Amino acid sequence: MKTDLAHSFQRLAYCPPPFLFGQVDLDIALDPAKTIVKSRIEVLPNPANALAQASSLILHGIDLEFMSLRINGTPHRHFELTPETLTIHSLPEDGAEPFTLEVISICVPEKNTSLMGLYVSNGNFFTQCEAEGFRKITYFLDRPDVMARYRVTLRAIKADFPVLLANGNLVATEELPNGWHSAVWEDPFPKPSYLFALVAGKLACIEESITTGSGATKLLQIWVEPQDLPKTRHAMDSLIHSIRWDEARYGLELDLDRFMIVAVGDFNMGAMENKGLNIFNTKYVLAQPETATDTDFANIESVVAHEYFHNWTGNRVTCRDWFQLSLKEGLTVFRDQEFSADQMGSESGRAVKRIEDVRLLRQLQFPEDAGPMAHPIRPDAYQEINNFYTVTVYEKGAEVVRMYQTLLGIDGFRKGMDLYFARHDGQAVTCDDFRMAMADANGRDLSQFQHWYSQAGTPRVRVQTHFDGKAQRYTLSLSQSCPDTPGQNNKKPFHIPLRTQLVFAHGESVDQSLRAERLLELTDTTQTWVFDHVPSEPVLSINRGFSAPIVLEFDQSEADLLTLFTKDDDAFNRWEAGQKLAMQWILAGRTPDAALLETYRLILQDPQLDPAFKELALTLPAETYLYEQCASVEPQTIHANRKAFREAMAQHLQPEWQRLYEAMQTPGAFKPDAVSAGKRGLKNLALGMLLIANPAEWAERAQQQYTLANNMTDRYAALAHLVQNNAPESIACLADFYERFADDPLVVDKWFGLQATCPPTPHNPAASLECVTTLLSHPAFSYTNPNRVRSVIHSYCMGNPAGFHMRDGRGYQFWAEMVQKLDAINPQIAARLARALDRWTVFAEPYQGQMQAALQAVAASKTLSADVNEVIVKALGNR
Ligand code: B3K
Ligand code: ZN
Repeated sequence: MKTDLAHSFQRLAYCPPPFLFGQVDLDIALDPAKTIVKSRIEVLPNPANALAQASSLILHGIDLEFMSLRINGTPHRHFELTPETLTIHSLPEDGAEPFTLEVISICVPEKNTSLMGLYVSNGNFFTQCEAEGFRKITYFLDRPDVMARYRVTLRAIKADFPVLLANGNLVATEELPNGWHSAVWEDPFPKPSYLFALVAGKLACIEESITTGSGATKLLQIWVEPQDLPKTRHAMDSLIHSIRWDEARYGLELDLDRFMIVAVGDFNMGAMENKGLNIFNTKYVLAQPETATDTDFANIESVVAHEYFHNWTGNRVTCRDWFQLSLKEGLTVFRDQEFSADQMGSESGRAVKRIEDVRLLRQLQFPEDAGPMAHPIRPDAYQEINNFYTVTVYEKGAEVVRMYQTLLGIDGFRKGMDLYFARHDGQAVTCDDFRMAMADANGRDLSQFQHWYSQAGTPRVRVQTHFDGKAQRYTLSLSQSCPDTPGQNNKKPFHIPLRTQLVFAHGESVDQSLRAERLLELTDTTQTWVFDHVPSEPVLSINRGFSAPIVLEFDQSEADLLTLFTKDDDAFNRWEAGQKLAMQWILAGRTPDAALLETYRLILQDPQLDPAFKELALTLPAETYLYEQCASVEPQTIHANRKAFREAMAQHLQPEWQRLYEAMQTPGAFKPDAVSAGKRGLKNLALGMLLIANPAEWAERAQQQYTLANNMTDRYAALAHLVQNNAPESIACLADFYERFADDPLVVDKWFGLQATCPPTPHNPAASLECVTTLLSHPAFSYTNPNRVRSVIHSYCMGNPAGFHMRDGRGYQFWAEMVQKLDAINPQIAARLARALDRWTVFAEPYQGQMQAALQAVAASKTLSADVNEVIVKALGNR
């Protein structure tokens, strides 16, 4: 077993590169078995690092066959090779003057299952270079602070690879001997190597021309395999909306003449913002009503936006080093969240989007912040940077950016953005540069705010209130603390913005100023606010809109929570009160009483409320979020309690569910807009409840919905409820579903995923694992396709808590076997799965011991990647 974090990179060890690159010319002869890459690089001494010992140039290079090296046109023999570097000695003028470097190397794309660098997917070539994939294509200074201008010549056999794409503008094409052809692409903007991309193969595109705010014409293209062309309209519309939004909200225009999106079926993540040539997982491009759900449509819109927004926040201004990743990711997630909220079309729609984002944060990021991989949004150390594309860097990072906007106002935030671009366009910078731009543009001191970048852990804010009726005085005391996290004890106080309002539940006549929302800035460990002329005790609505990513410790009475759940005019806090009530009741093993059921009923009946809000208000907190509330997690008890609570909601609100099932129908052609999607969401929640309450009647109705549906949302929801309720009808429907969609990989993923996440039956706790084992031997299963692997293995280990956490530990043994098997194929995908046992120490026995044994089994492997090793060693606490 490896017991330490062998090569740990440290944030504070940053050194500017000894050399910079000017012009980079690449000539790439594409062949799946042997791709020849010739690079010609203009190397310049870096004035910012005049002191560094620069008489040698160390280039990164992995899995490359070195062929030759020239300097200023002459073969050069003074170099050393290791499996990860090429070190060049005896530089002209000892490296003090510019020189030209020419290197020829070979890589083997068809053998590349890591999907980093250059690889083959379904016969076509694709690249993925972030974070450190470019070094698998050619020897290079593969770090984001080396920004160069690229000119790329692609060559390939025309019959096999008719389309040749790279970043920037197409400047020449040529027919070559022996059936080969070439294309030359030039990117006018200097960029770091992680934004390099090429694509080659049999692809087709839809295209559209648009005119930007300043009057320039731009060509937009979406490239897919030809049979997928009919599924590209929504992605194109999303791209156009994103371009318009960034112009209107931030005055940021598309800067290239051509912007391309290409879809690929084998991809490690969602999508990648390569300059002018975004590469996307097909999951986030392809959609039509028959094959994609409302969630898919919304995800495509937000991922297209996210990658497009990176063109400014990430590409024009990039990261100095990978520790600064949240500089571009937190900011860009914030921007895509705001974009999606604006697409919802109403204030209540915005709240729905906010609730969805916060749910995700709590389900995934809060556990990360409390576990062995906890790290600040700007980490201080890593072994493998791929492990730090986390919900902390992304989603908590976005919350931190949102807090600037809360503190400075929308206009103040815009001023900060303008200053950030004025100062740093074309540069590779740090999170401090962003914070300083926000501070300087607004004349604010944001020095304390930096703790959000340096301290891990979710802050706790303890709320104490006191009402003195005689003095008509209401006192609010807030104290903050933050739990210790690995390597970090005794945290300093954060700068916490809390949108707060006093709610007077009984229509008291109260001065408007007392009723108004105010922004409290908690900066000390403890602070007190005093409100005078308060006629009666108010109900406190605090952290409205989730203005800070914290845990509130507030023993609010059930009566007050019910008041907020029915009356709070902040939709987020209204939802929040309902969640808190449900959570407390589920954890106490209680089912809802008459008062709570009545509140649910009133919410379902309220004509003022959006269907999408009603759906969220009646959806219970996720099991993983409930785990975080327990000192010792008993997963089967939590599952059973949550299930019983849901059954009571299903039973007692039957007439409401029935009414909603009829009222929320969306007849006519499918439209993916937020209002229609909200109705379908609520209708399908109702269907699930009715199936629980009255399976005899509703299984048949569900089967009808399955058969007659004209869209995937309704068809899939009906199928899912049948499967999850073990209805006999599910067998025929599952078989039908596979047969209908066998040729559509993304729908087949849904079919696998649904079965892998189906909880076990009460009489067979191993039912889920047995099902997953069967799925693995299905002819359509593949260990090399990340989407398929995630739909079965990750879904089971991370999305089926009752099926995974088996008392005998068999779920964990399966996990250990899969982590090792996948690690040999694709370390990134394996490392993600490895995180499934992060929170093992909070589980009760026998789970905890079984998890530890499984972790130790993986740790004992002699061949772990750096990716998996880092996760496992940290989980075991360096023991
Ligand atoms: N920047 C990429 C993520 C790359 C992940 C590398 N392991 C996608 C995104 O955040 O937009
Ligand atoms: Zn991103």
